[in-house]
Amino acid sequence: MRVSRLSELKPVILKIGGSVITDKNRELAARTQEMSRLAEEIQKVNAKNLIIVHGGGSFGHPVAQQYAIKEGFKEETQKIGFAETHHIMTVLNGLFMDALIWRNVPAVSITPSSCIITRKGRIQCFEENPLKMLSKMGFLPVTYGDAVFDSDLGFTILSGDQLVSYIATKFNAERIIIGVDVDGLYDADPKVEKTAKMFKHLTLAELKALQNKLGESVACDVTGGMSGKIAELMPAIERGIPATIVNATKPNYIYKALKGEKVEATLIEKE
Ligand code: IP8
Repeated sequence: MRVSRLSELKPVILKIGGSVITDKNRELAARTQEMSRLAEEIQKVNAKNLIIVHGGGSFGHPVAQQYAIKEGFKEETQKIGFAETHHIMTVLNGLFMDALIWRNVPAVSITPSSCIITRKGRIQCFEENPLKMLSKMGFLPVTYGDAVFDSDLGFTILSGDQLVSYIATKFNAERIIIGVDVDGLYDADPKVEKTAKMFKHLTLAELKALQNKLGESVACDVTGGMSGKIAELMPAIERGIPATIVNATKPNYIYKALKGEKVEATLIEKE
């Protein structure tokens, strides 16, 4: 293959939160209309350097919690829970892939449980060549939080947020966009506290000072809600990769964020 046909652009990493593509208050409740709208926005942007990661929402989290998959392999009865968690994530991923491919987006799914091993919950090895090839050839790689094998724990849960930060750092991303179901990052949970104040801009130092104030998710979330998200993002921001937290449930917000247009959001930068 001629090298000139391969993209060398720095990637943009887009996370679509599980709270956007599923209803986290009802088990196995996919929001297929949201997936279609997002697929349309992504198709309209036509970015050649995009990598998508999505979360588990009410597909991955309840079953992972029921079988304590994140805590590792302790008893035989968890095996069916691991299989179920992984399977249900492939189902959610399939719905999103359907939405993208139906709009002629050449999206290809990368299954974490088949190419990643963690150690004590952190990514230890990642067979990254398929992702590299997909990106270089102009496909849209799509990956997701998953149940994965762990060299210490036997198995665990790998969050989409850890994947975002890892991929962004490894592939020297241009920027990260985190699509959630609120308008940005607040000083308290805006779903609980009506007076919560949203930040438009934060430096890494400001984010660190804020971190322990950020709450856990109110809905079922085995990977730590907003505070888990922020903790995972920090190493990428430390490397100088800016992150935008934006409401992906509002029409055209993801489109505008991907285009680099002005949109209500929280921008986090190193300085
Ligand atoms: O929703 C976790 O990914 P996240 C996925 O990005 C599972 O934290 C399987 C619970």
